[in-house]
Amino acid sequence: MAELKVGIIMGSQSDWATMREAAEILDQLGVAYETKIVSAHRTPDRLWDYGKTAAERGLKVIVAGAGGAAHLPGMMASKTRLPVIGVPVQTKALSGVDSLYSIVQMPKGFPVATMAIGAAGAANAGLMAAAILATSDDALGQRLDNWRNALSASIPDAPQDD
Ligand code: RP5
Repeated sequence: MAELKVGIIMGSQSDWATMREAAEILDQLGVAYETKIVSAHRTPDRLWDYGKTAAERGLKVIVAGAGGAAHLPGMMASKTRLPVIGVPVQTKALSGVDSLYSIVQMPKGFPVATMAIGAAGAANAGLMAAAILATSDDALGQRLDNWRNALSASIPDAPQDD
């Protein structure tokens, strides 16, 4: 079995519809990951335990998605030195701008690499995690290059009528 590399965490079951985009990218690239619901507000002890043990368990990158008062990525970044990639989940009330602002404005010292709001951000979080891992994994780097080339090749030269 492949060595566990990425932790995909989210504040709620309701975030999974978004965060599965990150998981699907990692599946495509052959990167081993785990998924877990970890809420900054509802399960703070779980957050603390996860952050405290993440590096020693062999994780290299954490992808953290949350919506609304989205404190999970920032709190996780305060608890582990692993790179934390934040995904602002789109919300009904404020369209995810609340999530984005909650995640992106970290104080100096505890950065969160913040992605776009919603599904595109989650997919990009998977790609960003893979890119970080690829700096020390040539085979993964090749798979990532292939993935990027395939996407480029799929873009038509000119628009067509529907
Ligand atoms: C946040 O509150 C979660 O990350 C989720 O995006 C949002 C709503 O959670 P639920 O009420 O759907 O469980 O903590």
